[in-house]
Amino acid sequence: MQPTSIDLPTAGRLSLWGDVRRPALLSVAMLGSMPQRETTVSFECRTSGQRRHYFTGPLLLDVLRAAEPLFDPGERKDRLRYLLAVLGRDGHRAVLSWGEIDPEFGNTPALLAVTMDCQDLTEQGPHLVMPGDRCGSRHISQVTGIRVCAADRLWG
Ligand SMILES: Nc1nc2c(c(=O)[nH]1)N[C@H]1C(S)=C(S)[C@@H](COP(=O)(O)O)O[C@H]1N2
Ligand SMILES: [Mo]
Repeated sequence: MQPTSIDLPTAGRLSLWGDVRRPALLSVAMLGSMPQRETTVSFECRTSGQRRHYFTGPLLLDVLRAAEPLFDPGERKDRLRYLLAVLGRDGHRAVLSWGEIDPEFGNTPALLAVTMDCQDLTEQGPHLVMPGDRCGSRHISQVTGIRVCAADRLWG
């Protein structure tokens, strides 16, 4: 069953699971020990207007690769079958595709940020950052889960 924001007893941790060889329960400290990137994003929220934030953290791609998705990493078409369902603690969620963040396709340098505007996110949990998004909805705060999912089952 998919973890919900309610039944995860692990404050600040992110459960990375699904069609991967190495599922993991990741703390902000573990994400902070990986190679770090930084980015500033500006976006327009329909309710709160223009926003701008500075984030640091590992590339989502590096975090996911460490979990070893069950595709053949050298086969581009094989990678394109994969979906990434991202869940925030409050139940806010969004689905990405592997192709969006794959360097050979969309190449979006998405982060799992461990700091926001120079504030440590250890207590809150990591923050998904989608550079280039015009709306803020996919900059998901307090990420508690990412499910990696081969889309094959959508076709039965
Ligand atoms: N977990 C979670 N993250 C979320 C949301 C949410 O409802 N839940 N709203 C999104 C939306 S719509 C926007 S515009 C931005 C706003 O972020 P800010 O208020 O920190 O600038 O957060 C995004 N991240
Ligand atoms: Mo928003």
